[in-house]
Amino acid sequence: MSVPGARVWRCGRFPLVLDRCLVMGILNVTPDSFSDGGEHADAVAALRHGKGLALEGADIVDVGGESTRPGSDPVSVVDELARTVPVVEALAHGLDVPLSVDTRRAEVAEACVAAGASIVNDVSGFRDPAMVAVAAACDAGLVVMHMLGEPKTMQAEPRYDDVVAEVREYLGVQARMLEEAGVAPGRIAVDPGLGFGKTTAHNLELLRRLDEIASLGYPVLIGASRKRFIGEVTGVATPSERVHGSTAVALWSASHGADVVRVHDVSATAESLAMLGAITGVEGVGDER
Ligand code: HH2
Repeated sequence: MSVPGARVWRCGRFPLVLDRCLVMGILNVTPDSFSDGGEHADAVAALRHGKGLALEGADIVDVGGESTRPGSDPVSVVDELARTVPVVEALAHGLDVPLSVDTRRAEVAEACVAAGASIVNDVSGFRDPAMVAVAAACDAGLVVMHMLGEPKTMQAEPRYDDVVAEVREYLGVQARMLEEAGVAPGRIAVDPGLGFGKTTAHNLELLRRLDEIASLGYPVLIGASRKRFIGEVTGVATPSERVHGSTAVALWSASHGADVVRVHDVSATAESLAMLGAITGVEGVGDER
């Protein structure tokens, strides 16, 4: 059910109506991601998982060929292209949900958009002028994320005077820079980058004051799924077992200004969000008990 006047995030041929919180399912085609590394590393397994995410209720499937977990080394462009492009191409033919590519590399973004991706998700927030040029030359949706420094070193004592104000300022500056480069504002979404150069206290503060990030006016994406701060709060050491804590963060985020949540556990998140939508009156429901 769509709400008149709902906002739209323009992602290539997909105008995504933001009348409820959307679910972005994670498809890591990497050998070393922190929670699912190696599980979908070959193209056949990746395709199967991507289709499964859509069946579970993912509104978007985010394909990533480089782990950006704390302490990770960058992969070569050649490897990242080889991991992502065939999967994006095959899913673009086989699925009717928008595909996103999670990359910091202009060559990968460009090739994946040509292969059918409708969103470029850049954890480095379009710092690279070559990424900005690719963004300006296509019509994909863009996720501008905040990361302090680089994955290799970002968790070495991250410091802020006011984490929310500083992240908000950075996202606003990067979004305006993209607009000045010719990107239509309706294509841009922002993400505070939980876990990217942030302590548990920083992540919790960003969630507590999410309305301040949302007040920038761009759609907001939150990626908390299975992250270390959830393990610290819940005491669950194994990332793949952090589903309850992750779902709690998704529900909090959806109620405090997030438009998209990026998650590994799609069905648990989609079902929880459907309940939230029913309670808050956004989703239509029948009378059956
Ligand atoms: N988090 C990760 C990767 N990409 N993109 C956005 N926009 N926001 C996030 O919070 C975000 C992201 C890290 O999670 P994951 O992909 O599961 O792990 P890894 O980087 O080890 O592949």
